[in-house]
Amino acid sequence: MQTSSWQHKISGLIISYVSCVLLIYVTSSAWADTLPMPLALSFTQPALDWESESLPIGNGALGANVMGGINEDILQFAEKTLWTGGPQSKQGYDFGLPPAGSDYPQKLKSIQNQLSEQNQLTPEEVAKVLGRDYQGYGSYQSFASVKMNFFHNEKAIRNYQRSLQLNSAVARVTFTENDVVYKREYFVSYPDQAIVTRICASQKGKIHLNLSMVTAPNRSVNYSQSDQQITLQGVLNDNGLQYASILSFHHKNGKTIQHKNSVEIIGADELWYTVVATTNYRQQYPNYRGTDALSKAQQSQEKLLGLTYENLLTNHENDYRELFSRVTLDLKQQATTLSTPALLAGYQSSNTAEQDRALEVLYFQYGRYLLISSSRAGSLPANLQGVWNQYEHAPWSADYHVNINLQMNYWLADVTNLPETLPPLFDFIDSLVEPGAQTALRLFDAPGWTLLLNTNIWGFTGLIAWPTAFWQPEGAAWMAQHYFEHYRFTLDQDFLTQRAYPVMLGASEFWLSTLQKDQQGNWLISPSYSPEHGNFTAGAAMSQQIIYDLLTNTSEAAGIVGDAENQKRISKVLANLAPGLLIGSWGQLQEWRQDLDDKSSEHRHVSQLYALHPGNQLSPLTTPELAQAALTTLNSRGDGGTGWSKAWKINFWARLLDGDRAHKVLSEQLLHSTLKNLWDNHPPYQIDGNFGATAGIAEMLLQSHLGEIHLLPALPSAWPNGQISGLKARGGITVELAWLNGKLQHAMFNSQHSQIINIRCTDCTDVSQLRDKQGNLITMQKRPDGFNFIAKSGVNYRLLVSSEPLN
Ligand code: FUC
Repeated sequence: MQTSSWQHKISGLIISYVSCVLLIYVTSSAWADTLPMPLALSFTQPALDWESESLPIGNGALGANVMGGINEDILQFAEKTLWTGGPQSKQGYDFGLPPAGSDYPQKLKSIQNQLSEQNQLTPEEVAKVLGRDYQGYGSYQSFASVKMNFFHNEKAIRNYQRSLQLNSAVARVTFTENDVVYKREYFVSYPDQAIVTRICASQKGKIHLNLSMVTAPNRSVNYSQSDQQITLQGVLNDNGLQYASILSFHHKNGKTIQHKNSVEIIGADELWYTVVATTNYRQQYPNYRGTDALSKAQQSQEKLLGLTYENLLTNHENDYRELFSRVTLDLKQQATTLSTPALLAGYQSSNTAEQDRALEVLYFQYGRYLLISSSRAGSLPANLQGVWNQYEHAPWSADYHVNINLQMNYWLADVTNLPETLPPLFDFIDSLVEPGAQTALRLFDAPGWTLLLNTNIWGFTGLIAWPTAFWQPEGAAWMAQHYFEHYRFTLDQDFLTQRAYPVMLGASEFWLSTLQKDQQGNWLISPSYSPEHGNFTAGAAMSQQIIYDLLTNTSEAAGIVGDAENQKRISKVLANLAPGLLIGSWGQLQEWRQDLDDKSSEHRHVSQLYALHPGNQLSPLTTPELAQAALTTLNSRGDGGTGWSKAWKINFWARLLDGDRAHKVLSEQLLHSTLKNLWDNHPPYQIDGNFGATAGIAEMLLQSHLGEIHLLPALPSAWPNGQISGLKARGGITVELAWLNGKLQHAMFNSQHSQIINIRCTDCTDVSQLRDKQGNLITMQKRPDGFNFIAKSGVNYRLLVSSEPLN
């Protein structure tokens, strides 16, 4: 059987599709038992609602949503670079910045002075002075929809199934009409940069449909069609950005009839098509325009010539599986015949424990699936909706918010072994350095670069006027953390020297000249605003913690790259920088420098815990009193919040080493912030919560942020037995773990670099043995709650815990 075939286990039946021929046969239970648990989302109905029921497929640049209507199947898609707004916008556009030489730095000074006299200012008071109306910000756009109108007798339809296989990133719709089985397959190929769909039937000559493409009204449309192609092109009314899409179709037997704006295909055995879609966007400040969209689309289309459907599917599956299959998670879940909405609805009520585990495993892997599908080299990073969007005015423009959201999108990338999803993030941030330098100069009269709350694909690094959220100059510093973390995971010296360090140093330069000294000689951030909560003050916890993290990392990086001068400069400032870690009157970790915390606040942002996660300055293992304060804060905020807020709390509790509480918050997220298609619900749909929860689950099983690898740091009692393989620890170390009755059973380590590896594991100190592949015993040096050993690069080391005999 080919790898491209589909195997799906339904009540002891295996339905296999090889090419377009459909076979249904009963298997022996022995064979059925050896099949892996299908990692799939499934529905028994077409989607009625795009947001909660469609199945998302994508390749980073292109994202499409499978609705699977029986007679009207609309495949709506989006392409990351199709945005309104920007420098050519009819609304006008200035990157959110006042002109060079304006009096903005003086206004800023006046707010700083007021804060040192009055301690607090309301967001409204500050926004009146420092906020700024902006135009031409734009929004991510829907690109177009492929419409497939069929001629089925809906009353005769049986066995409808719509599924998304996470192991292959292929969506399928199948149903029977009378005695004919129909099947549609959909995927988006990264290697061939195209959306691909195939429609087939179990009997010849049964395919009959009208095929067309439609797009939104906010653009000019030039539509043309032939016996093989439909081409759609035009420009957005707002900014003249060109778009072009070519749908190219192939049918076996049957004939075509050309109608106005649609092609009818009659009596075919099979139909398949590809869609390419491009714009003339270029990620280059300040104009953001490149090659003509139509010629780009034609070039993409020409690359597909000569490829069969099977070629496309094989290329796609080979590319995708290589990434996805690196991590396996087994929580002793049970294969289930329940549809995904039923599995979700039964969570912690009618489901068995094994079904609940099946949902959790699916949700974990779905985060990885969504990241691979929405972030690959050559395009923009995953935005608030990943890559999927059906709107002309998307919520928050489906942009890049940097007071938590963009960061959360990438927390899982290294730890769940998907570094190939990171280039779009780094390319994007690199492209913000130049406009961000204008922001530093025009707003702060400072060197270096920064950005504020939110950014778009047009280098917007400036201001908006919304008091509740406009001031976040720590944006660049927080993004710089991702560069250094990627270095920590890989120890890639070239990446550090060439990409990470310049970005980190530029972000640090900005702060070295912007920090304010208080009367006690502490360096503070002023004005400072704890995301979307409370008043403006000087030195809010999160601001201080982020800058502390930035300067600590940059100083370490300077040491590695041999920049002694800057290392000295930075260390000097660090010595007097308030770290933002204060314990308040009710034992809480203070959100502000003054003890202002309201015990009854359940605000979704718990920004003062940045030092706990994603930072590493606070931990039960290194700073137990501060960790206790963080726990008090987290308890007072409760386990609710928007989707991303819950996802962050999973990470917080994991870092506090409380697996049961982390699991409880994961349950809250599944119960109250998850749509039927398992998309995270802010509300509305927002993808950060998916990514944050997957990262949180990884954090429950493996941590490596304190210079040691902590095995099963926050294992919940709901997961007594299990296994995970392929996670990455910092240092370029791949880890596999298996546990039984809540205790580590075995572990495997493979390091990309020869180095000493420190292991923390409470169960493994006395009786464990460490062996290499040849069975040689490796010396384990005891350390508190663990051991260390010298690893040679590329060698598998197997740790056996317990006195069970080695095999
Ligand atoms: C931040 C959050 C909101 C929302 C928005 C996109 O401002 O506070 O909840 O997620 O980003």
